[in-house]
Parts: sequence; C-alpha cells; structure tokens
Amino acid sequence: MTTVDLEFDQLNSTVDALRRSISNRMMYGVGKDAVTAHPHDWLHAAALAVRDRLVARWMKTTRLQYEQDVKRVYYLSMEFLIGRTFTNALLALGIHDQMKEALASLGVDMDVLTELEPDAALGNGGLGRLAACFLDAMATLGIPGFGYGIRYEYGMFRQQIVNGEQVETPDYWLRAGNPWEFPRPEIQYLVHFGGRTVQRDEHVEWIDTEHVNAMAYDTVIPGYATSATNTLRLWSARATEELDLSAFNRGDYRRAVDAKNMSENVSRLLYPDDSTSAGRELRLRQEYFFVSATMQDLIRRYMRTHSTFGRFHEKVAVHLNDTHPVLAIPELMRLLVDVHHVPWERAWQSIEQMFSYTNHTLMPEALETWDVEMLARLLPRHLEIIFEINAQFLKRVGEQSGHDTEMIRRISLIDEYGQRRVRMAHLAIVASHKVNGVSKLHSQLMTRDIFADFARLFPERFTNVTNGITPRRWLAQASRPLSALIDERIGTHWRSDLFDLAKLRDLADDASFAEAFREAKRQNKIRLTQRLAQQLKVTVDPDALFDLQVKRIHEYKRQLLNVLHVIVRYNQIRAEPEKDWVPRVVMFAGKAASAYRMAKTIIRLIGDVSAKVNHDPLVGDRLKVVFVPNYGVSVAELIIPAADLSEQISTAGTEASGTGNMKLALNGALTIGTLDGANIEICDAVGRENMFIFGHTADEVDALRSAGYRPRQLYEENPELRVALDQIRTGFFSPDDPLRFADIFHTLVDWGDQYMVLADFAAFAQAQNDVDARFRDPHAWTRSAIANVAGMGQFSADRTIGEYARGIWHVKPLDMS
Ligand code: 26Q
Repeated sequence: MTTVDLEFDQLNSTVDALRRSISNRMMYGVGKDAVTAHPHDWLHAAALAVRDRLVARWMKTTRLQYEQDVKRVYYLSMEFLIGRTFTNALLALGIHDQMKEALASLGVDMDVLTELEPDAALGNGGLGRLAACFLDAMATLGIPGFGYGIRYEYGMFRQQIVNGEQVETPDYWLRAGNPWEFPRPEIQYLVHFGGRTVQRDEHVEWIDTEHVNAMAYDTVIPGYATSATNTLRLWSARATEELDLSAFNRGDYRRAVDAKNMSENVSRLLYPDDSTSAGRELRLRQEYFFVSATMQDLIRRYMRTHSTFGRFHEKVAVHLNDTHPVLAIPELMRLLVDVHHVPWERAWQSIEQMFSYTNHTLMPEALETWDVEMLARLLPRHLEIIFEINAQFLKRVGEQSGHDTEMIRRISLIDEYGQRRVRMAHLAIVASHKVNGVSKLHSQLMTRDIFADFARLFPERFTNVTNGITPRRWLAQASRPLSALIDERIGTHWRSDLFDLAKLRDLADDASFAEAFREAKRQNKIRLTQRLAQQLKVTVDPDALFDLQVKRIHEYKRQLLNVLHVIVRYNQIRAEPEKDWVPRVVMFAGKAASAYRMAKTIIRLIGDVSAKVNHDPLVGDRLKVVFVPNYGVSVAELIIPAADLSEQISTAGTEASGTGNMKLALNGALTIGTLDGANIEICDAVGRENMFIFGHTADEVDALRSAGYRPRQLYEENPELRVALDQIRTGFFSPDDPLRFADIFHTLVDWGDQYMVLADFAAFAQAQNDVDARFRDPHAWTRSAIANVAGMGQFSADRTIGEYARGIWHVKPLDMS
C-alpha cells in the first residue's frame, strides 16, 4: 500500500465550475459529447459531477472516524427506501440553484432531468422509508453510522392500474446504471449455506457447504449543513464460480450458467410478502446472506485498529430494524466462537451490549418465525447456536421464576405448538440490551401484550423511541413554495433544528402570512392538478379540498372506512345536489402485496366507485375520487405537499406509529384520525382543536371485542350505512360483475369486521362533516394548518436519532473540526 498523498483538484461549485465538471464527466465518464448525448446521459454526467463533490467529504469523514477511533453504528435493514438522490444531494451541498443554472447554460432543463431519475425503491413501506430518513439524520448529526442491506436488482414492483386492477411489473431500477454507487469488488465475503457441523478438538466446524460471495456497493449519504457523511453499504450476490466448466466443455451451456444464476438469485429481488414456500426459503437465504457479510465486514473493520476483541462492544453498536436481520446474532456468535475462538460467555457478553432491536408491529400474525426444519437444512450451525442460547436462557429464567413451565413455554425461542418454529423476536429480545417500540402507545401495548413476559423479566430493556422523518426531503425538497415562505419568515435554521418551526405560532394571526401560506399550498395543488391531468387524464379543481389517504393498502389501515364514507356522501349529494357541498377530491395511493387478495379487491372497489362518481353529471365537481398509481417516494413528494386533509384512520392499536401522518402534517395538512400510533403524539403537539379525532380508542376496541362486537346490528340500524353496503353487495358499482365485492360486504357485516370499520363509521362521518365546516372558513382552516406545521418540531428524525444515539447506542457525534 502506498502512503503518498493524492494530489487532486479541489472542486468548487460556482456555475462555471459545475458546467466544466458536467462537461468533463460527459466526455470522460459517459463517453459522449453534446451532439450524441441523450437526456439520460445528461442526468448521468450531472450526477457524477455532484457525486465528485460528495466524495471529498466522505473521505474526510472516514479518515476522522479512524483517527478518533469512534464507536460506529451498524443499522441493519432488509429495506432502504431512498427514492431519488439527485435533488437531495444538491440541497445537502447547497448547490441547487448553481446546478440549475449550469445545466441551463448547456441547454438542459434540470426539472426535466430530475424526473428521469428512477427511485431506489428497495423497500415495501414505512419501515424501509424510516431507514432512509435515519441515514439522512445520522449523517446530519455526524453520528458515525453505516446502513447495511441488500442491493436488490429489482426493487418494489411498479404498480399500474389496468381495467381497475393492480398489475405488477418488475422494477429494474439499474437499467440505465446507477451513478451514485461505488462497486467494491475488493470487498467480498464468502457466505455459506447447507452442509453439516463437526466437532474438531475444542471447536465446531461447519463443512460441506455451498457458498456465494457477497460483494459491496457503497453509496455516500450526505448530511445537511455539515461535511459529515455516512455510507450505505449494500451487498450483491456473486457466484463463487463463474461457470460450471465441465458442463461448458460438454457443450451444455444452459447448465454451465445455471448454478451461477441460482446462487446469484439471492440478491435478485425484494420480497413483497411471504406467501409461497419457495419464496420463504429464498427470503431466509437473503436474511442470512446480508447479515453474514455485514458481521464479517464489521469484524474486519474493528480488527484494522484492534488486536483483540476486548473493546469490541465499546466500538460497535448493531441495530436490528425489525427481526429481519436477527440471524446476525447467531452469525456473530459463530464467527466469534468457532472462527476467532472467543469463549462463548465472553462472546455472549459482548453481543448483549452491542445489539438493540426495534419492533414495528403488534399484530401477532406478523411476527416472524422460521421453521426449525428449514433452518436445520440451510443453517445447521446457527440452529445449534440458537438452541444453546435458548437452553441457557430458559435455565436462568427457570431458576428465577420457580420453574413456571407455562411461562417458559411462552417465552422460549422455539414455538413448540405444532410444527417447531424459531421465534425471531424472542431471539432479538434475549440478545439485545434495548428493545424499542416506535410510538408511545405502541411501546406501551408492546410491553402489555405481545412481550409482556419479557417486560416483566427485563423491564430495563424496554423503551420507546417515537419515529421521525427528515425535514430536508419532506419539506425543503418536496415543497419548495412552502419552505421558501418559511425561510423568509423565520430563516433557514429549521432544516437543522425543526423545533424552530414553533416560531410560526407567532404568525398564526398574521394575515399576510396566512395569505402567503394559502398561496404556497395552492401552488402545490396546482402542480399536482397538472400532473394528474397529464398522466391520468383526470381533471380536478385545485380549489377543492384535497383529501389524501396514501399508504400500503391493508385492512387494518381501513381504506374501506374511507370508501364507505365516499359512497355515503355520493348518495347524499345525489339526493340533495343543490345543498352547499364543500367540493372534495378524495385521493388514494398505495400498493397491495401481490398475494393479498382483499387488498387488491379494495383497489378494485376504489376504481369502480371513482368511475361511477366521477362520471355522474349530478355530482360534478362536488366529489371526485382518484387513485394515483405507483405510490412510492417520488409520488409521495409530489402529492403530500398538495394535501389539505390527511387520513390516518387505522383501527386504534394497530398502526405502530405511522410516518406518513408526520409528512402530511409537516406540509400543513389537517389530520382526520384515530387515537393510534403517533397520531396521539401529533395531537398533543399541534392541539386537539387542530385535528379531527374520532372513533374507538385502543382500550375501547379491546372492551368492545370482549363484550361481543356485532357489526350486523350496526348495518341494520344505520340506514345510510346499510344502503352503501347493499350497493357494494349487489353490484351497484360493478354491474358487469355484480358479485365482485360480495366478500367485502361479508367481511364487514357477517364475518366479524376484524378491524371494526362499522363500529367507527358514524363517528368518522361526523368528523368528516366537521372537516367541511372548518374548510368553509378559510381563515380558520389556515390557522389550523399553520398550527400543524408549527407543532411538528419533535417529529424530525434528528430528534429520533438523538434519542437512539444517547439512550441505546451510546455513540457521540464525530468531531469534524
Ligand atoms: C416479513 C417476512 C417476509 C416478507 C416480508 C416481511 C415484511 C416486510 C416488510 C414484514 C414487514 C414489513 C414492513 C413493515 C412496516 O413497514 N411497518 C411500519 O413501520 C413503520 C416504521 O416504524 C411504522 O410507522 C408503521 O406503523 C409500520 O406499519
């Protein structure tokens, strides 16, 4: 290795310098000139010019981390929903306007370019986007953090709506190349599967395995208003042997590449659900693949500056984003004990101090378990390690609890009821020094219900860290009009300290501010209106109330409650078209898991209702229903800033936190919502008078369930609800296929209405009337909207990450001076 210092050009970011960089990158990076360049080439050249400017910060951060021998956080997540990087990087570097001008001087419209960039959609929903917001916040705060995950070749599927139905097409996001990543072919680790274990001398060996290489791809994550950055390292599978040579020589070319393709499948695509058994096995391989490479990588990095494992736990924090990366625990035990020959007890002590785990769901059926048989076949050594951890744990608890066998059965890492399965959440809790929920309510219910036994055993482990979102992407970047207005009135510091938004409270009664606020929102609504006209050929009135429910389609999130209300309102308008209706556009967006039948039927119902409502001349502009396809980070950045009303209407006790609720409120939407997840904390922060809270609380839901819930009675007693449900049942919206929605009817009326849609219907309809009343008074509405923005300080991911850093990871920011 050479120690000569590199002499490279320090890049400045004047318009001229940027234009020259783009030109250089076009010539020498892309290999084209202005004559032959396509729009994608311009994007690529401009992205490389921006990336060059991030690299100096990145190298500096990495060097300081080594010099200061800092503790590093490894944030392990199966999902990172980063979205687009171009604009985000420009804003982080503070060179947005210069770049726009530089491109303009080259005859290129930057706004057109930015729309060409594909989303990095390496996630399903909230959990994946949370990981992306956390990377942004960690970099901004200078917390030495690394995101670790999988470089899926195919991200979240693209959703199209064809004849009212969701059609999934593959998202090959790497088609045009990814200018943001650095491939690291020199960083590869062997990952093993299968085989068997043997005892040799003092140690266990895992032999006769098949293997695949994990190769690193790095992406720089810039911080805002700091030169600190951090790294997202994603693993890609590479076959250990390119070709089966004997097959190749026989002329069997198909077989020659089969093995390579099979082993590389492990990082091929993001799993949207776990409905098939072949899919489940591949998913297990994915989980192990990325944590094995990650654990090997963190040991290598630690060993660059240390010679023993004595200070391992002082230098490394490993965070598990849900249970998906839990195999990191037995994998690190295996590496320490079998490979590095650390005694079991010492290895376990370090692990307990290093690991922490975030739970994101209370629904017992959503807790991850793995079939013992499958683990035995794929990861025999890990299963042995899990059994040993379990034996020691149950022994200790048995002694403490006076051998309470029922309790021991409940907390065991192995579920012995029926086919034996490993409970991944239990493993995570036993190995972690901290376990957190993602909102106050969720954390309370977590220790009261699903993890009650563990909370009694280890009360000090359980804690709450309410989620947050990055204000850089979700306000500064997504809503230029509103953020420019805020800058003008209170300065730009809110981007780094969101509590600054509280200063807007003093402006709540300032008429000129309110007027400018309305105008900024209106610009966002017009931008959306134009895009809907272009892309969906639907026309909506930008002065109507924009009512948004944007999130994964799931029964617990209750899109059905919203649709039922739309139907009731439609019937009311038809009965009294001349009444003073507040014009509304009800928008839905979200994907349904490909195997989730009911979710897909709900999309179909929204489509059929919108066809009926939007074409009814009696209704006109009083009500429109729009399904915006392909919801993802970029679509969210377009539609959230245009929202007046935010629908957060999950059955209380089911939505762990929600983060869309925060994005919408930060953009000045008023929330109609249940007392669920983070809605409760938003309500406390912005004032109940500035929200429309309705419905059963989590305790009331429980009480109603125990008392015996009878949805059919509600159907029979509420005439408006009954008509709407009968319309669904009898094909009023689907005359071509009258029974299409019969199951929706039966789910709600006859099969128990698990999510209590009917129980909350009347209260929801009343709350919607309150919404109309407020909207009729633009001043009152704007006052509430401003109060929402002003109250959002605590929902910055910076606050969230600060709490993780101090309370869980015990890490300090890097000294950048
Ligand atoms: C598990 C096994 C096999 C295949 C897929 C999965 C899987 C994938 C994704 C299970 C769960 C998820 C995603 C969960 C999720 O997004 N949860 C949301 O997390 C947010 C961040 O904490 C919360 O705000 C939401 O309330 C919660 O629903």
